[in-house]
Parts: sequence; C-alpha cells; structure tokens
Amino acid sequence: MLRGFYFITEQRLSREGIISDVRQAISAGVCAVQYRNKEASTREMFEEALKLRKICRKTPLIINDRVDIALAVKADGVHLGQDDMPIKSARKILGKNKIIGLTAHSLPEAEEAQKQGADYLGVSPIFLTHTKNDAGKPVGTGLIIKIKSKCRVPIVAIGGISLENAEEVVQAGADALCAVSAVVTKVNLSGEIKKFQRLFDNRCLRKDSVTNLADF
Ligand code: TZP
Ligand code: MG
Repeated sequence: MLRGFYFITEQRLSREGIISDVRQAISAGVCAVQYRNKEASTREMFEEALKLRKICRKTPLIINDRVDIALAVKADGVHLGQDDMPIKSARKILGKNKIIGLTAHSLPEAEEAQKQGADYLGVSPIFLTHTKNDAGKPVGTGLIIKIKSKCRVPIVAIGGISLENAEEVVQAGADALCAVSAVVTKVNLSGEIKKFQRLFDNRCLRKDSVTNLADF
C-alpha cells in the first residue's frame, strides 16, 4: 500500500488551498493523503477533514496528530509524533484495522515504534527543511538504510526532499516519500508529484550494496 508519493497538506504554502491540492494529488495517484493543519481550530479541522474524507474515496486519508478527528470523520488512520498520544492508546481507540504511522528520528525510535505496532514510520527530517520549524536536525539517507536493515515496517521519508535529492532517498530504500514545499508551491502540483513517482518506477534494487552501507 505505501509506495510512491505520500502527500501532506500545507495550507501556508499552498497556491490554491488544500482541497484543490488534495484533488490534484489524488489525480496524480498518491499512495496516501495526510491532513496536517497546525493552525486550525478543532471545528475547522473537523470540517476540512470531513471534506477530504469525501474526496479521498480510494486513497487512504491519514489525520496528523488527532485521533479524535480521525475517528469522527472515519479517516483511515492517524500520524503521530513522539510527543503525541502513545500508539497503544491510539490503537485501543481506533482498532486494529486503522493505519497508525509514527515519526522516528533515530533507529531506537524506529525499533520502539515497530514494537508498539506502528504500521509505518515517518523518518524525518531527511534533509534540512524550512517547512517545519521544530523538525530537528537532518538525519540523512543513512538513517533510512539503517532502519531498513533492522525493521520491516514501511518507511515514508520526509523533510527537505526535492527532485534533486529524491533519487538518493529512493535508493536508500524508502518505500514512499513526501515532498511538501517542492510540490505545493508549484503551478502544476500533479505534474510535480508524477516526477517523484517516476523515481519509484525506475528504482534499481541494488539491495545488497545498499544494505551493507548500514554497517558503517
Ligand atoms: N514532518 C517532518 S519534516 C516536514 C514534516 C511535515 C515538512 C516537510 O516539508 P518539506 O517542504 O518537504 O521540507
Ligand atoms: Mg504530531
């Protein structure tokens, strides 16, 4: 399920608003849509998420941070950070069929997330990002390689990814990637997303050589 481009909404950088952005992302065939809005009130979030639920018919809709909103709009899952509700509690509320993603900034965090039952890991920030102020220090593609060699949970790589460095991210073993500013600021959002998706079609599986790098 998680392979290719994972789309995250970003109201502040969006040219046409997040509803239009999500429509274009879906038309490009993204593997998931994450509704992320750090500025909205609970009511605004609920209403926007409800609209997105209607648009995301076949595309999984994941809600950032808010287990309650995910439940209320019948989203497909939530994305949690290290400071959000613990996965085990979120799982109790949402049930076993919902997707729970967790952000990991290190190998121990990734291993713990897998142990707690995360369905995927958001590994971030891979590179320097100006989109999320508290993203922390870049972890580099080396962390993707390391996590890939120790964990079986799919990895979504996030943070500072552009067409210039995305190939390195895919080669490192990311199952999916998200680029926010590199797509939502562009006139042809769906065309930009497709350029990233092509990197997955061309992925050359030099798995052995890549995995060995993790030992260094
Ligand atoms: N989570 C970690 S970094 C980030 C999020 C939502 C922002 C990524 O934005 P960009 O513009 O692709 O660096
Ligand atoms: Mg969070």
